[in-house]
Amino acid sequence: MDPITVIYIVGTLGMLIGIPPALSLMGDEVGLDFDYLWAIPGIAALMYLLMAFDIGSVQFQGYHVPIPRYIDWALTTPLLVGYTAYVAGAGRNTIIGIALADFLMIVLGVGAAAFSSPTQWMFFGLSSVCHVAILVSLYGPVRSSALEEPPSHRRLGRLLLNYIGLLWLAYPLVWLFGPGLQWVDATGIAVIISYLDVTAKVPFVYFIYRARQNFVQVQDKVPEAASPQDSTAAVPSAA
Ligand code: RET
Repeated sequence: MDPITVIYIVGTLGMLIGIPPALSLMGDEVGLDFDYLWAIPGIAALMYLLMAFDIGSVQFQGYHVPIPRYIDWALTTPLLVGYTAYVAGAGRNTIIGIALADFLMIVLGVGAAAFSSPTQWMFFGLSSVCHVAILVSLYGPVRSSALEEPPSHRRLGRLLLNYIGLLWLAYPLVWLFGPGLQWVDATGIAVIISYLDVTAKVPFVYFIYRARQNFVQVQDKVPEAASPQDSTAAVPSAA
């Protein structure tokens, strides 16, 4: 069997591990809304399966480029950053803005893979601008919104934020040594990206799953904490 096929089958199996914990977070009893979390490993598992069967691959500059990878990234990386901003307590506009910047980063990344030099470098630069914008937003407004959250949310929000902030730096580097400078061949790139993708998604879901009790507790505490205030507030008006 072709080594790339084996790598993508392993990738598919790796992604499948993330689906059950994500599915268990669906529904209202969790406290925060994680109804679409399953789509992160779910879409990736499907796309890895397509890649294992070499469906939807194209040849760009003698480089084997699987289109399902970009479909996966375009759909799931906005969910990863969006959920991170959401857990950190960011406002709706920040969440949508950061998810859109991410989507744009991936679309421009397709240009970086599709064209030859020098056009590919222009797309690489534009996509990197979006990446920098995401990092600035994560470590600026998103990080500060986490300060106002209850400690358990704050901790998880920061963990997800640093996880994304650090791990994602590897992707433009991989592009640089792979499709960019062509120092690493397509098989090497397939191994590295598959490893990074599973690492970016499955532990992400698990971190949220592991913290699920905290959300319920925080939500349960809200009416309790509010009731003494309400009763004192009601005293003067009753008098
Ligand atoms: C590209 C090339 C152009 C420059 C930049 C890139 C960044 C890609 C990133 C991808 C993250 C993917 C993840 C997948 C999870 O499964 C498109 C490689 C900046 C950051 C987290």
